[in-house]
Amino acid sequence: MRLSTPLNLSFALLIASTLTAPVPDALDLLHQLSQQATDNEYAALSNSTTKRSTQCTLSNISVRKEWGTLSAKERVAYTNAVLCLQNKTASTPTSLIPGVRSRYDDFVGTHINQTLRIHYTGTFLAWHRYFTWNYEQALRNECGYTGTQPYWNWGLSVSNTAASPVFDGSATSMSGNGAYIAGRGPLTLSLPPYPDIYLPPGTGGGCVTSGPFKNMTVNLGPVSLPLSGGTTQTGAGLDYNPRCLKRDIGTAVNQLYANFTSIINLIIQNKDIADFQMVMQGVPGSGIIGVHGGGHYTIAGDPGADVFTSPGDPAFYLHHGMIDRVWWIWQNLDLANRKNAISGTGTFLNYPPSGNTTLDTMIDIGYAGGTSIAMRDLMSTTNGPFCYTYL
Ligand SMILES: *[C@@H]1O[C@H](CO)[C@@H](O)[C@H](O)[C@H]1NC(C)=O
Ligand SMILES: *[C@@H]1O[C@H](CO)[C@@H](O)[C@H](O)[C@H]1NC(C)=O
Ligand SMILES: *[C@@H]1O[C@H](CO)[C@@H](O)[C@H](O)[C@H]1NC(C)=O
Ligand SMILES: *[C@@H]1O[C@H](CO)[C@@H](O)[C@H](O)[C@H]1NC(C)=O
Ligand SMILES: *[C@@H]1O[C@H](CO)[C@@H](O)[C@H](O)[C@H]1NC(C)=O
Ligand SMILES: *[C@@H]1O[C@H](CO)[C@@H](O)[C@H](O)[C@H]1NC(C)=O
Ligand SMILES: *[C@@H]1O[C@H](CO)[C@@H](O)[C@H](O)[C@H]1NC(C)=O
Ligand SMILES: [Cu+2]
Repeated sequence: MRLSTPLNLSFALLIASTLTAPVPDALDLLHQLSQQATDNEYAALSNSTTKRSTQCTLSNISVRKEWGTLSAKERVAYTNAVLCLQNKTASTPTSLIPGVRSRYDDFVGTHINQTLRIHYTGTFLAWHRYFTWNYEQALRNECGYTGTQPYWNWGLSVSNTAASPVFDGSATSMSGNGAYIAGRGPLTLSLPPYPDIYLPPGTGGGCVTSGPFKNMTVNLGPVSLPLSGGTTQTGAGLDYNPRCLKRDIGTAVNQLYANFTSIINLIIQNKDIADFQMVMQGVPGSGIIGVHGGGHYTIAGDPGADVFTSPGDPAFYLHHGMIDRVWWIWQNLDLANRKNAISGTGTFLNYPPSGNTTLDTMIDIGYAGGTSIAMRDLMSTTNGPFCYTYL
């Protein structure tokens, strides 16, 4: 696979500096961008004149890795920790969210509660960075996990998503596809007044039957679940609604929206944060759902296809690990201009209208953990509460 679009000059130079002829394929190109991001990040970390609010050093930075590069033991340690979180008592009072049954559900409930204030907003990337980091911390501090949050590099699974190490259904996967349900039509995404988007259905649709999460119970939601065939199920929301974990894993959606070319083009073609985060989430009206939508609707099912309840599928956190990594690459390719770049307001596509998000805007993740924190402390993975990088 080759890049189909011409590179702009500065990135052409950047890439040319590490290029060995012939032109690298897209996986290599993403590796090179990631390597450049790492080099820039390490240069900044080694610069003793940079003011830092925390001590994050090259000797103690933690490293997040792609699922497929983890050993079997590391993967099982991760899924065991997730199962542990699902078996711990919730922090959220049931008077506030009646459906919570576990510590894991604290995260799902918070995401449902804030959905319309954390997507297509100025806080989208930073909020999900903080959310995913707190989940990683909960696995470590409350469930004895000693590893880091893994990510799912979407481009690696485009040839057969359900056979990838993330979703192959083995004991070392994040569990497999849902049982196949025949005769389903496309998944219809509606965002009036824009035209509907039709996504090819996946190859599952029913309950997950294999791997670590085959017995998992989803307790919350759905809130707004698009169903194959064009209807939307508006469901229980914050009420207790126990059901099996369903998936409808789709290679077609993975290929269409979350391939290596879409990842690379997202990173190199969008110089300002407004464009970068909009293209990542899908420009409304363009018919394209971006790599963010691409990953979510590749998993699909219930709760995966429900924007509100999607963290109810444990694969959510591997997907958002990759979302965060793509932002991390983008930021570190031009730290001076991008580290503190923010655009957008506090409401979904600014509806209803709200104030601009700034470095002083406070966000919180409710009972999931952490404390209320300013956007400025979430802009770097090596500052504020964070000290991690991506391999
Ligand atoms: C180190 O940081 C200072 C202050 O931010 C900056 O002026 C300088 O260029 C940096 N040096 C390197 C080698 O990045
Ligand atoms: C890293 O090491 C520094 C200096 O030893 C220490 O102050 C800091 O707390 C450590 N950070 C992490 C995340 O371990
Ligand atoms: C769930 O937690 C209880 C104690 O809170 C423990 O007895 C039980 O073994 C745990 N189950 C699993 C599957 O970890
Ligand atoms: C699912 O639950 C059954 C019955 O409790 C148990 O025997 C089985 O080991 C569980 N499977 C997994 C993957 O946890
Ligand atoms: C890769 O993704 C882009 C953007 O989503 C899309 O235009 C292109 O057709 C995809 N490539 C393939 C081979 O499907
Ligand atoms: C909010 O941001 C927009 C776009 O950057 C800008 O045009 C507008 O002036 C800002 N509004 C305020 C009140 O700062
Ligand atoms: C839901 O969000 C509202 C508004 O931010 C907040 O006051 C409330 O505490 C949140 N509920 C939970 C359970 O986090
Ligand atoms: Cu989200």
